[in-house]
Amino acid sequence: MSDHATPTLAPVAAPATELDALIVGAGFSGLYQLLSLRDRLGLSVQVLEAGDGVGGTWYWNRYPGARCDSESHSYMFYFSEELLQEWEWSERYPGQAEIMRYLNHVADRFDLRRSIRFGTRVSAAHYDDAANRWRVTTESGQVWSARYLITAVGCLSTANVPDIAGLNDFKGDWYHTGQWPHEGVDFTGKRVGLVGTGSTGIQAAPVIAETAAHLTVFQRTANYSMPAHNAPLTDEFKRYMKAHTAEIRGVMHSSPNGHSFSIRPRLALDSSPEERQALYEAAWRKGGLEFRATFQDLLVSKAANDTAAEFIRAKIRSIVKDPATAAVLSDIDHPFAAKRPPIDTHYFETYNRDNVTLVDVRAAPIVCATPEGIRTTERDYPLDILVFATGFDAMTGPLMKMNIHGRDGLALNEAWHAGPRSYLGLQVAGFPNLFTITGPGSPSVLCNMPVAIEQHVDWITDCIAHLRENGIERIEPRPEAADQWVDKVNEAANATLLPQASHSWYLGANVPGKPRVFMPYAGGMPRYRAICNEVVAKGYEGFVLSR
Ligand code: NA7
Repeated sequence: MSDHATPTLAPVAAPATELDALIVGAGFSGLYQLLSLRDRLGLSVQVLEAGDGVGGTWYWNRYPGARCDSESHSYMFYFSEELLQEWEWSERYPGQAEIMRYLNHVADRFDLRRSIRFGTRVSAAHYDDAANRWRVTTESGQVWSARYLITAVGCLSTANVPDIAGLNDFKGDWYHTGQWPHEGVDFTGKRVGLVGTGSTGIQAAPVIAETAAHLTVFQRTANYSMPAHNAPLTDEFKRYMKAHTAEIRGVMHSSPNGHSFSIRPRLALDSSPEERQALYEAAWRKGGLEFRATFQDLLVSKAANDTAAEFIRAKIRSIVKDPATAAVLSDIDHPFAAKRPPIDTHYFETYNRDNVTLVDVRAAPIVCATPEGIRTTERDYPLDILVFATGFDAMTGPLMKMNIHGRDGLALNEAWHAGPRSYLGLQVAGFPNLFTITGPGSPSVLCNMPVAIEQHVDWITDCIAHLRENGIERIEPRPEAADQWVDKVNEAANATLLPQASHSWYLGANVPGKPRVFMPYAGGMPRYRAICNEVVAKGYEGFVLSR
């Protein structure tokens, strides 16, 4: 009988490989966690990775135009000065292929591959209270036993494919951007349908339009986007970056979102309309997420936010030549940056091409797929290829899929049936010695990811070192500490405009049936870091440490 069928029973004993720590995932977080536990603490560690290579999110997201929206000099590990000095990015924003080269370089440089088993997907993890060990099984039937189980599964790794009736009958090919074929997809001469206008759809549309015979974009929710102004890095900038690593790290660690620029200490409505316009224009010309840092109150004051929102809507109307298309693109129903704001390369300009059509599926929803294409309530759209840029079952999805059972067989899915409940986004009550890197309840997706990951990995590593030095066998949160933290996560979100994007994936609202709970901690990375440090200084306050 499979573990899926008997979720509350520990699996029948099978010979297991014994380890100190088992890490699931070989992206940024899994690689650094492996290095930290194996080479700094000297533990026996194994990484299990479903993909056939390192890279995590970037291993799977190979869709056309895939590129990071953090600037390259901030989207890298800062734990090793040597690594910082020897690596050189080529562009302002790193593309998917270059990030893969970087992570492969990291894996080789630190000899990490020998501790990673690729093509290995975890199918279940059970905590054995008597032995105080995690018993982890894989889809191919391997069994591992470890004192510590650390999930490094990323926040955006479970593809959300919409349940569209008739999709199986569609005669063309369809793809989800997060499971993109390694050999790529040739759009030449094809009629392509693209569903979704989040960061991914906005990156993919201009690239697909270049070769497709026709691209039809199905937009449900209009979105803000700022120009990335991606470009090759100058030699001067590369030299600057290498000479100022400590300074750049300092800025990233002091910024709420972990980026390499600071939020300007001024209020939007303190400037005159002319000054504001000039500041937004300058930020638009500079490009990137820094636009959001033009004023400090854009995410907390609706009146301030409206000024940025209206500036971007006006930009959309000025770029897109067809007024009807511009109206649909700029009819945005949520505050600016309440959903993760995309940055783009000629996204709005793409609608000026003769071979691109925008379809408003809020006004005329998709009814079904047919053998020939997509049918909305208004008409049929014949297509050869359908691309779903429809996002992810974010943050909780990858954890829930792993079939994790804590003390007394408690399933994580049950413990989180009303939404994730975690202490600091690091640990879950009832799941001793399980650590969740960038788990729900931590800043994670609201932060430049490598910054959030390094902080979590360092905290977990120091914690495990502390346990071992002091002969402590188990750590897990007190339920009341987790409850209080969930309240803090809600308070932090409610102090911002973030919850006002009622359909955002931050709230789980993009997945039918998923509880609507604001998942990431919105209080900012510096405050979060201070809280985590204080918890340690107070003897791991809120945790139960037992021998
Ligand atoms: P997102 O941001 O979740 O965007 C998904 C898009 O797909 C969004 O426009 C959705 O519209 C749309 N969508 C989802 N389901 C449907 C259905 N059934 N019909 C029509 N449209 C649909 O995912 P991304 O991959 O773009 O970005 C994820 C993160 O990756 C991003 O935030 C960065 O952090 C990097 P909706 O808004 O739900 O109406």
